Amino acid sequence: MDSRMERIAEKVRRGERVTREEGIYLFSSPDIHAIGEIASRVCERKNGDRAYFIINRHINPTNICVNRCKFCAFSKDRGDALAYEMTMEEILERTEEAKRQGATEVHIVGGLHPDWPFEWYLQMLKEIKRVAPEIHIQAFTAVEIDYFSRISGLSLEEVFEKLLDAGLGSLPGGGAEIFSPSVRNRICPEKISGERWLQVMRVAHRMGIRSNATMLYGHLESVEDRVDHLLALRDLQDETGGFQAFIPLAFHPKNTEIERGYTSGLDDLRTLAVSRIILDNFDHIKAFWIMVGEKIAQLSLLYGVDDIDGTVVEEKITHAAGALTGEEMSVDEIVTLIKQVGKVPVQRDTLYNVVRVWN
Ligand code: V47
Ligand code: SF4
Repeated sequence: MDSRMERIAEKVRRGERVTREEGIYLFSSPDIHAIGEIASRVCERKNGDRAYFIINRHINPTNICVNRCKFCAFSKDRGDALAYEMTMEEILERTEEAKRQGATEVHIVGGLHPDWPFEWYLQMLKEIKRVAPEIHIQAFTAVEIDYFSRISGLSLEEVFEKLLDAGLGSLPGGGAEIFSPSVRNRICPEKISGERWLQVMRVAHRMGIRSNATMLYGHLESVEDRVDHLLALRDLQDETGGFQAFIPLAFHPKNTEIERGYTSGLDDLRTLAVSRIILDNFDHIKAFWIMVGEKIAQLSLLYGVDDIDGTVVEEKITHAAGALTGEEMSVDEIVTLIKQVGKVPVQRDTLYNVVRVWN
């Protein structure tokens, strides 16, 4: 370790926070071993030798979206040959299949549909709860929540009250992208601002609704933009304590309007590890194996990560953009992958209650 890295390691050992400048230094350093050592110490302090996973199922009810973000290969215009809308029956079939496979969670996000009314989403939650009352519904990014408020004319609080009544359990972390207004304007000009994303989460947390947070990286953002994004999340977490996990999302370029290559393994590992170091008030850092691949996800467990998400089953967003992974991992595969790095596989539910320890 060079002397600057030593000083950061020492600070973190004492439980002190890293500054913006130190964050920028970490994101610029190729010394992945030093960064990993610091991050894994933070992770062990918080989670011991546990590595979490969940049996879940992703459902994306429609890809028709009025925003058409430039990094998104999943969304389509109405009338496009690849546009789709699931029927309620199709959504319930997927839910019932998830239930049969032992899933404790369905993870539901989709496009901002130009015609579906807010009541359609409420109906969907109620129907899911009818066929699978015990399943936790983690659904709707802050972007969708803001859209519901606009199409219904209701306040954020009223939207959340209705969603909770209908069966919503918690919010996923999508839609955060990168908060920097200039980059955001170039990659997703129609999307709500970073400030608004944070405000939706603030309101959710105040109402007792837990959520995750994400950051899309590897497109046009700078290292400074990444650090500022993480610091904004750290500030909101200080205020509300409502975030559970942070998930960095590796940009996939295929079929998008942003010309870039795939992120490197080094950048994926470093982004996960530096996030672990900067976000000292988040309990969990998650590597979404679909995006970084099974092998980087496995290695990341030695670089500050304590969660590799879940069985997933069907994944459309990253696969539309050229994901190199499969769409499903079995519990056996996940458990093996965790055991191979000497960690204890812990099956969790959405709120990180232990379902089963796989000794
Ligand atoms: O908001 C879209 C991202 C997100 C691309 O909360 C892309 O546990 C990479 O947020 N390349 C949706 N990423 C997925 C998401 C998520 C996934 C897994 C777990 C959780 C969680 C949340 O996917 C979008 C956007 O940021 N995305 N296009 C792309 N080309
Ligand atoms: Fe729509 Fe979300 Fe894709 Fe943006 S990222 S176009 S909001 S589905």
